[in-house]
Amino acid sequence: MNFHQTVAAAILAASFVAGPAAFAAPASKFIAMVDTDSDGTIDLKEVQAVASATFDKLEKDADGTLDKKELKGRISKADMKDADPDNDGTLDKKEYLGVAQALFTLADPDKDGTLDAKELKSKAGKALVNLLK
Ligand SMILES: [Ca+2]
Ligand SMILES: [Ca+2]
Ligand SMILES: [Ca+2]
Repeated sequence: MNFHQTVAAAILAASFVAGPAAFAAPASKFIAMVDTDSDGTIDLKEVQAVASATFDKLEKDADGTLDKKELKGRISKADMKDADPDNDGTLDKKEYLGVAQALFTLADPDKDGTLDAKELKSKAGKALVNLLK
């Protein structure tokens, strides 16, 4: 086996092993969905675009807010309390995007402005995935 064949075989083996496992992981699936510039990480702009689309998708009765029924458990009680100071149980688009931004910031402790798969597995990262799914 020459050098190129060895490299090709190694790449094939690696992709065979990493492929299905990576696809099954929610963080990787989330990155694939959100990462519109395909650089392997998600930045705040990408998160905001998805959050905006998700809000519109969930906002079925078109009253301008998401209520508990429309949110379907996408947000934790604690996060809802922070995002909904008047405690009426609804989030308008600005509040929903605000939650996404707050979770993004929490999930990015190295403050490089992007979330990688590891950061998405943190508590805030998981909450963000849950919010935008
Ligand atoms: Ca990206
Ligand atoms: Ca609504
Ligand atoms: Ca980061």
